[in-house]
Amino acid sequence: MGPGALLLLLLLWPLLAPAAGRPPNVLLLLADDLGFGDVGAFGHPSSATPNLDRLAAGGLRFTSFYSSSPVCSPSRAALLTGRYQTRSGIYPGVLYPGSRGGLPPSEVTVAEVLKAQGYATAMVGKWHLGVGPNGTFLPPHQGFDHYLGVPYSHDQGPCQNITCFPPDTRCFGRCDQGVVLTPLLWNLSVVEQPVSFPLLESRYVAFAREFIAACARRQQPFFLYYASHHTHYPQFAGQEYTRQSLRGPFGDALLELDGSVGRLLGALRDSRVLDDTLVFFTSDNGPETMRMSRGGSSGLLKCGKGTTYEGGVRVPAIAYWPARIAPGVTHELASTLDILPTVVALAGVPLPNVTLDGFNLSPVLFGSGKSPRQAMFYYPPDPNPQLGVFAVRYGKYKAHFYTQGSFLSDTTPDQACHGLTPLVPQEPPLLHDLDVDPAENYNLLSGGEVAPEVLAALKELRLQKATFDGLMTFGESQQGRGKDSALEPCCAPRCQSKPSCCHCPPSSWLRQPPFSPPGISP
Ligand code: CSN
Ligand code: MG
Repeated sequence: MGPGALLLLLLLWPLLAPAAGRPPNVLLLLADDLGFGDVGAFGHPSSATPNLDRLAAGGLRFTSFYSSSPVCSPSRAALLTGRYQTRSGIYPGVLYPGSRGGLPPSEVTVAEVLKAQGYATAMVGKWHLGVGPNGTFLPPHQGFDHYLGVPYSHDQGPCQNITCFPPDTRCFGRCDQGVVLTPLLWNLSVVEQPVSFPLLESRYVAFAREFIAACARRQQPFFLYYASHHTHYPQFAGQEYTRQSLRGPFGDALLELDGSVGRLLGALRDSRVLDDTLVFFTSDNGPETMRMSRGGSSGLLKCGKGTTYEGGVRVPAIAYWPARIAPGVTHELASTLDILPTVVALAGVPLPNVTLDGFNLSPVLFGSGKSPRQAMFYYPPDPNPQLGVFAVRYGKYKAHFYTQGSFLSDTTPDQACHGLTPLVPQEPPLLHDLDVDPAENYNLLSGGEVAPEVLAALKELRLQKATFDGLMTFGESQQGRGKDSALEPCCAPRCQSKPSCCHCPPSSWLRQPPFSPPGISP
């Protein structure tokens, strides 16, 4: 190689070898039950999301981004492993406080891959991939150096007695009874039970900011998975955010989540690592419309949580990395399943030696080409090998082979979404062109002449389903292992009268800001 070529190579090096320099930090932000239509930048007329809107304006906004499941635990399993929940056994439905099962330790998470490469790793917030005996399924056993959070949904405990701000108001609606009060965990230990909802998000932010600052000081690359409870039912918010939005308690919860995004971005800026950090924001599944106006919105999409209509799984997503990602909007197909392969590639690490369902989205992020993802497969909350996937999207076409409503998608005017709407095999499938009909209103096969292009698409979608279902291997259902109340997290180790004696004040370091536990910034 001559000196000219060498110089050219040196000049082009940052473009040619994205992973060759410093491996980037990754801040993965996950909202809970936030619908496609809930964010200002995605068209909501009365949400206040200034920080997310800034992220969208300065980053890449996805319009066809999918979670792997219309409910939480399966979706999160897929996000962290790059594999459909059927493989890891996180089905049917979601895990309980006392579930015997959880994300199997044999599954390789993105945190584990990055940790092995020298990353510092932390998780904050809702885990929902199991607790298990002695916390065997908790984040510290899945590649996270640090964990602060509630290990499942905050309605999976008697939350109606936990007051919001101001202290005389109650959180809306009912929660699960007969289980332990909602615990806050630090690594494997309960540090407060019940958790203080009004303080929760600000504690998360403080913990996350401390982690970011500590990693920056050490010049260690980091992976931070920030999984807020917002905007899951029942909504809550800290003092600063309560009654500050136009959109009621849901809007306040969303505003607090948005404020957290702003404060985390601020921490990246203050620590001077913004240029070295990929920020990715998305949601675990569609909105829980059974909560009426407290449940979120899928915007123009059909139905919401629990269904395999677009509203169940198409979620808001933004990739933000001003140094590397040009601002814009992409209609390319992408999924939470693609996070692991993408991040692992950016870090310059080989993929784990397991069957993956995700793709490296680098061409989409960096504007160098099309998405490697051509298809999306839609499983219901309770997948089974006999029926296989309920729907398939291939390019702009989507076929529903089975449809079913969900109680989680009750209360909107569309009956097809509701829980009493039974499972219906669709033969021929319902076929939609999602580019011209994202709301899935118009079946291309419902009478009249069918264009040859549409028939070809149908044939392809049938082939995609048969191939995908044929190759899928279902792992042992973790839900099938049942539950045991003795496994519910409890702050009192010798508690005899569970759940009532699982009631403890916050640990000393939680009593005042900055809520920073010993050990996070060594
Ligand atoms: S989820 O919400 O965990 O965010 O999916 O909190 O499907 O029966 C879903 N469910 C409790 C929930 C129960 C939840 C269910
Ligand atoms: Mg959820």
